[in-house]
Amino acid sequence: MLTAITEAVRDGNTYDIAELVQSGLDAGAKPLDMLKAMTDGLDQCGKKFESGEYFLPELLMASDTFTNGMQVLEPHLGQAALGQAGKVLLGTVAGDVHDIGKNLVGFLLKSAGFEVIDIGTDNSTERIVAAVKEHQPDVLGLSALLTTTMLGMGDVIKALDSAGLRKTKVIIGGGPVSARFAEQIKADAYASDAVEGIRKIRELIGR
Ligand code: B12
Repeated sequence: MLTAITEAVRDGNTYDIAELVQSGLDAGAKPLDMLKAMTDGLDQCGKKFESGEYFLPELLMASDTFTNGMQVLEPHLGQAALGQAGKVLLGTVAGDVHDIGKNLVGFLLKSAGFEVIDIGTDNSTERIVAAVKEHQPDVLGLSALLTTTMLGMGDVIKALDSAGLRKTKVIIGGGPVSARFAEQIKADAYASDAVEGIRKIRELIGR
């Protein structure tokens, strides 16, 4: 059944995914295992895209399928008391519309009791700084999936510095970024995946 879920996401089967996830839940499969199965599907789709077997429409279908599956799965990922763990603002940087990884981080943070403010994708530096000023989050989580857009993360950190807003800690994530890059742009932390992200965010907040 987990394999069927992985294949449905990989092949962009938007119609059957909700039913597959629901029957997995009914059969007693663990929600986190099903989340992993769906993420594996995206990974496999990405590999096929890289090797030239799949093209952009297949990527879009896979991402829609993931989102449809998440609608069924999310309520089952567990919910701790909202906001108790801290406040996190999430956003993808300018020029970048990838949001699946960021959304996954958001889902897990909410399940772990964080208040999450998600400002979506393709955010200009000015918009991110304004949101930090408005919401005063404990942590700002920035996402970028393109080697071109990741450079915008450094701009955001410089702008936060100039605006005196570095009480908010900054964590970065996304395919092309690394711990070394985080150090270069003076981010407070880097995480390679959502689970590590939650752990690092907890460390940053120190609760
Ligand atoms: C799905 C996808 C798309 C979808 C995005 C849909 C959506 N709503 O997100 C669509 C079709 C729109 C798309 C478009 C493009 N894409 Co694309 N896409 C992908 C793909 C296949 C999967 C990305 C994904 O969702 N992965 C699954 C998630 C769960 O993983 P993740 O994002 O890495 O996130 C995890 C971690 O990185 C981390 N994380 C991520 N963000 C954050 C943030 C914080 C705070 C923390 C703590 C952690 C964290 O935690 C997450 C969960 O564990 C990747 C290939 C790949 N294997 O990554 C290419 C890929 C990213 N895309 C690529 C490209 C080139 C493009 C396009 C330029 C293609 C084109 N020619 O038009 C456009 C650009 C559009 C734009 N302006 O942004 C390249 C990037 C190359 C590069 N290094 O720059 C990749 C790597 C494919 C490839 N090998 O060529 N894409």
